[in-house]
Amino acid sequence: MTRFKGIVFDLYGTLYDVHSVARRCDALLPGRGHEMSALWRQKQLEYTWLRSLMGEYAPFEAITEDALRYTCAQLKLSLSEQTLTALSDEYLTIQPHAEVPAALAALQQTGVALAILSNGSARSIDSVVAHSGLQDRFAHLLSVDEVRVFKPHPLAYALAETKLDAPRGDILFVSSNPWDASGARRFGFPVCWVNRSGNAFDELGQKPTHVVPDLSGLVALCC
Ligand code: 2OP
Repeated sequence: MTRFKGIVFDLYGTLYDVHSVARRCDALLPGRGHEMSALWRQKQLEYTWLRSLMGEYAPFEAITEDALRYTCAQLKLSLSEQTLTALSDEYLTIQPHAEVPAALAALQQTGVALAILSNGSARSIDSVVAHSGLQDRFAHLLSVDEVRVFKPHPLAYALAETKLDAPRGDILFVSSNPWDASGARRFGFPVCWVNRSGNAFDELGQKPTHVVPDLSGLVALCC
């Protein structure tokens, strides 16, 4: 029995492994797939933040393609538009981290409402979750499409508070991304940082409420 009324998860990197696209990248750039997918992911994130700072919004799929275009230019790779789209579409079928399905089942058993709040578009979230067969685990799949500004803007986190209809102090926010965990903590959610790789936490004036190595650690915390 958990004290929380809801648990809200970040999607990319937290529940699903973004670097599973590295295998496809490796086919295009043998031996450098990880470098390519890491640069692609970094630019994808930067472009969401920069668009928000510029007072603009573009759907996550478009941002993912733009970030891939930059990555190819930077790595001097020439890709057809068709290959670019096919590679970007890999983000629609990324796989969950290994422990995630069992952890979500255990958390759901406690009766707590589970949700995803992602910078991904509604279409991307639906596709990724359906592809992994985990759609029945979630009471809400929330995209920042609804507020047209990306996390870590407070309006994005407010969407989860509104939809879960519970005070922010009763909603646990779970992310493996330190910038996201910081934004959620600043908003007022208790935050569990999933530190899968033993990384340092960002210096943004916030600290996570809990730290776990993966979602099994979250189950131990909540069940
Ligand atoms: C998210 O799912 C981009 O990981 C980030 O919102």
